[in-house]
Amino acid sequence: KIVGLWEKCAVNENDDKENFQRSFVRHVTTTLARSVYNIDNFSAYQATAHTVRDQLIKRWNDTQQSHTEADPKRVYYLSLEFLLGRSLDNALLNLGLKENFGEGVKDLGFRMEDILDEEVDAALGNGGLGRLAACYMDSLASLDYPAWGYGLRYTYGIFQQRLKDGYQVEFPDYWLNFDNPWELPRLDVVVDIQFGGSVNKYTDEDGRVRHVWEGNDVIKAVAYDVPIPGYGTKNCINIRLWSSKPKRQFDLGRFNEGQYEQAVQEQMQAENITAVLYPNDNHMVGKELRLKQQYFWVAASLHDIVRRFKKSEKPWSKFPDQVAIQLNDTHPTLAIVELQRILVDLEGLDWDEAWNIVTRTFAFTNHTILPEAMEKWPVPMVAYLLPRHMQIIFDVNLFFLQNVEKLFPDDRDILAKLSIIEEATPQFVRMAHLAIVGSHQVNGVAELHSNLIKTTIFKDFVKFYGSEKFTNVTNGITPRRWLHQANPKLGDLITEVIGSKDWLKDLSSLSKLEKFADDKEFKKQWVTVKRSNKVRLAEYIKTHTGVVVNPNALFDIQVKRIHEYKRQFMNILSVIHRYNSLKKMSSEERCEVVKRVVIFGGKAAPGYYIAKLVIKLINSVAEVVNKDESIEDTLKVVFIPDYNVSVAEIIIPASDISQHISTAGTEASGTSNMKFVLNGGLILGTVDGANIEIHEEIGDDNIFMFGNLADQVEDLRHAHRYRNVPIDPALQEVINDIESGHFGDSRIFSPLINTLTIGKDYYLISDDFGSYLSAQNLVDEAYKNQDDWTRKSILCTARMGKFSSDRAIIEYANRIWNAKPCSA
Ligand code: 26Q
Repeated sequence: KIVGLWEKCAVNENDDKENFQRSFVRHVTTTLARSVYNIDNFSAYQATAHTVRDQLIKRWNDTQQSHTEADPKRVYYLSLEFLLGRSLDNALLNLGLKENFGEGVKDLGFRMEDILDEEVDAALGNGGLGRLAACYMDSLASLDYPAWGYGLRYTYGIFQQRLKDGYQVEFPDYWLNFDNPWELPRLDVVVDIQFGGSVNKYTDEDGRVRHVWEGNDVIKAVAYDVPIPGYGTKNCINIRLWSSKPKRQFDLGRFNEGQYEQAVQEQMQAENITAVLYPNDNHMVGKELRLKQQYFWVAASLHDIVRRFKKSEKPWSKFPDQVAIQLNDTHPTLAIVELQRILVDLEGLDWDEAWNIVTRTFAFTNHTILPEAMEKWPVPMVAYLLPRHMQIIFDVNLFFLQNVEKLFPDDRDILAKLSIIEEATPQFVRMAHLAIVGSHQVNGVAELHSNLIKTTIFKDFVKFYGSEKFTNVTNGITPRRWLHQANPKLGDLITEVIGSKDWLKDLSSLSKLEKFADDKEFKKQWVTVKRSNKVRLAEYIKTHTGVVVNPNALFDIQVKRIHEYKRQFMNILSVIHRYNSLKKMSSEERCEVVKRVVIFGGKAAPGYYIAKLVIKLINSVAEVVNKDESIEDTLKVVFIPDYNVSVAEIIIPASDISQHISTAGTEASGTSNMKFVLNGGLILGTVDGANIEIHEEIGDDNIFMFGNLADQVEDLRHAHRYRNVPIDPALQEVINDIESGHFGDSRIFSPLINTLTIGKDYYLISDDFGSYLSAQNLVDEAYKNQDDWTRKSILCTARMGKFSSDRAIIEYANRIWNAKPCSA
């Protein structure tokens, strides 16, 4: 009887227009405590978001309950970054509510676009790695995998970027300023996390030596759950983010003695742990607080995972059949050590039995081969913060190296190369080595990158383990956010012409577009959509930079983190070259050239001096070029401030060409390249990362590739170091131009210019400059034939099926996790 009543009360669907409006008004008056006659767009956003949140919670509950009953093998994705961006539009589309709710708010006097625009991004990530985690959660949910994400709930996300005098300045991203409707605080899910202290040994009743770690500092981890709805399914999975809280609010003893500041100090230190996201992309910083973040997160997550496993009362030997844990780069590597500690110290398993369980549970994804990004931590720091973990790492290393020695009896060299410990002063723990030794599979993120890790940074591991331990899973992106949501007009056009929305669940059905690549009427519609996306971006640029750009010009875009290896410097140098050529032309000649708007965007790590100078140079060039009337509007240069996920959603659909021009072998994959091509933009790129596989899919005619290949890079660098390689003449002219003061005080830029000379041009800008300029000319020529360009654009989209994150997730599930879908 009670259950019946319960179910009757539970029926409260908000998915038609009237129900939505009732819920909207109820949230305005009760949740927000506002008068219906006095609400602004932000309140309308909150009321809409709370209505959607109600639906998400129901789905979330049903999903969790069905998983508890079926108890399938769970997949856990451990990532220090989840770059989710905005949630409202995504949830409306995935839940299929957008139309009804759109009409619902319209009746009430609002425009859905305005409401959506009120949301602040959840920017808990730096760039590629964090956004990949977000796309993977969307696919895991949409494909009904019983998966969880685990991360940290940073109080401050990636900093906000503003420009002052052309320089980047950083502002804190206090994104929780208003309430966050997309999280469910689980104040009852709390884990105590310890740090420091010492390890005591004792002998148990079976005569075995046991270890007890007594920390001297305890901090609470509190769970906040972020529901992730799938598309076209009732399934809704969870990202659990941990927030640090003090074990006790303040020291009463101190308080009573009148030492008020000291009394709250402990609390402040505890809250520091999850206060900020480290803003370094592809660069290791060895700060103690970062290591504390990593352990805090990993310990809380494993506690949760183990607790869930124990509920099913299966023997420990079944753990790897019930649990797959994916390590998103080396950041969560301590999870390996923590699980070994739980099994041996707390659960009393034998070392070997425990280690067998551990290695069958974990798999590790590598995202970079850049030496400066490789994580290593000083042994004294690890030993001080995590004394028992340091002992376990030494033991893991000892047993591992004993096995290496058995296979290579007289080879001391290989022991030093494979060791988890780098024998320097002080010693360091090499996290990638620990991650490889503690995992059953290691993967790279694109074919080239996965081959490179086998032949460069991890080649000695291949000698020991064989190459089967190393595999490739090429990255993917979710078509739900990156086409359906970001480019609704193109999405609708595609749905209309292929006659179904299947592409949203099976991206390979975009191939049905191929046969329309020569259809006149369809091409006209395709061009209209692109043009309206360019107009939208032009308006955004006008509002946020004041620069007026012509939507008929070729939009040439490079948006990504600013990094020397990504070579935004090379791009702006080529812009100067173009500017100089335009100035030399007669006005008749200038009439013939393809007009270009060169658009940049991206954040530099706050401590990355050279990257920040690149931003300054771009803005200095923009200032000169944009006000030079002698070139009319044949060239404009724009730096869009504060590039983030929601800005990407406006920029990406508007590109004609996007640039992915890293030195060959340095960009592990890249994922924005996929987003641009999916939206019918062509690529100007190097033979690097996923560009290579995109090229394979879309064909020679639809991409502009240039530059030296990865296997030439070492020889070229060697030549710069030990021979006098002359600088490319066109490049030299550009350098001279900067040094003449044409773009402001040239002394500002000398550290940047020096990277090409004193710095031996480590990223090979001079070596690639000639072929880069030629490729740029080919782009201009191709753009002159608008009809053929449109054909290329359509074929690009049509051939992108492979790059759906659904494909990537299915590969992980089948080849690495051995996990099956489980629908609610
Ligand atoms: C490490 C230690 C201490 C502090 C920070 C870090 C840190 C943080 C972020 C190291 C690396 C990152 C981010 C790396 C990243 O985003 N890599 C990118 O991953 C994408 C997804 O696989 C690839 O497409 C890109 O090629 C790769 O650069």
